[in-house]
Amino acid sequence: MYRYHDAFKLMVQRHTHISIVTHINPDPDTIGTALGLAHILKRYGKSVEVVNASKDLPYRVDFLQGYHAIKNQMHYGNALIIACDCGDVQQCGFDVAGRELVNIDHHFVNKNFGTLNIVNPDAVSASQTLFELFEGSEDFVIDKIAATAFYAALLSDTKNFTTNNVTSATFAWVQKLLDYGVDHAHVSQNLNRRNSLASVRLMALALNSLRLHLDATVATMVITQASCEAAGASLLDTHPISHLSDTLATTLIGVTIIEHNNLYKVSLRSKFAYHNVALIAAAFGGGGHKSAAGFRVDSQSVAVEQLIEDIITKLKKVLQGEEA
Ligand SMILES: [Mn+2]
Repeated sequence: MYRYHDAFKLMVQRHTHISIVTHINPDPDTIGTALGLAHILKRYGKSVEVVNASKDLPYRVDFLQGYHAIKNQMHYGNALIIACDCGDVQQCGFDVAGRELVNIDHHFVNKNFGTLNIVNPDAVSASQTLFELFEGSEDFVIDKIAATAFYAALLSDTKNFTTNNVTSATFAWVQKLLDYGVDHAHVSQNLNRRNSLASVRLMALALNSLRLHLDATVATMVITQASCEAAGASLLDTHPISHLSDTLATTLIGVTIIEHNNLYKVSLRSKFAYHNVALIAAAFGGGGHKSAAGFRVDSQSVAVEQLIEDIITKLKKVLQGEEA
């Protein structure tokens, strides 16, 4: 990735202002990568804004420097755009057509929509792609603040080092991050152990909806709008729940369906990445990674029972080793 350093530097030098774009339905990877990048570019002398199209940001990364300055509108006019962790241009959530854009990502289905595309599908997080771009740079200097943001991004995207794309190279990278002074326990506690009361109440309702399919290898849960209202939960409170879906001993794939604003937001989790749930998501017009992917459908267009049946039909093929 280091080979892109000079091209990146040239693009940055042509602009005084930079808008860093994080993806819709933001997760800690897009936010952590963007905040680390913003910090480094500010130290390089640039005016930087971090933007997200939604107002709902993952509060679990609110301890990262710059989090509270994230805007939901782009204020700079002709700035360089840097997209973090966006697999395609729609993920940006803003109209960036015709703009000079650097695309920093790690999705293996990345559409290379930037003027400059720095995409490493072997990176476990977008923050790893960025770290490798800057490592050893005299211009873009990584410090404890940036390394902490990159570490939070890494921890989240690897589900605390439990995804099977984690290798010895990942841990070698972690060692480098810790050498910058990252307090890993502080990051982990903030990311993993701060569920809201509403989300815990919602977990109980979600678990009540649990159903098992295909010899209990697939678990589905449905979170209705009514359950969210009963628990006092917002969409953000549903985030920890999708992680519950594949925790049963027999379950290989977990499916969580969340009803929200006339949409069914479906998240798919695979315990072992050789069951590639990104293929299932793609079959329904969505995307993601092998072990975590998702898609949305209009909740008026299909009954939830039918949706579950359609998903199970596709999952059956995946579990039998066929294409989705
Ligand atoms: Mn990511």
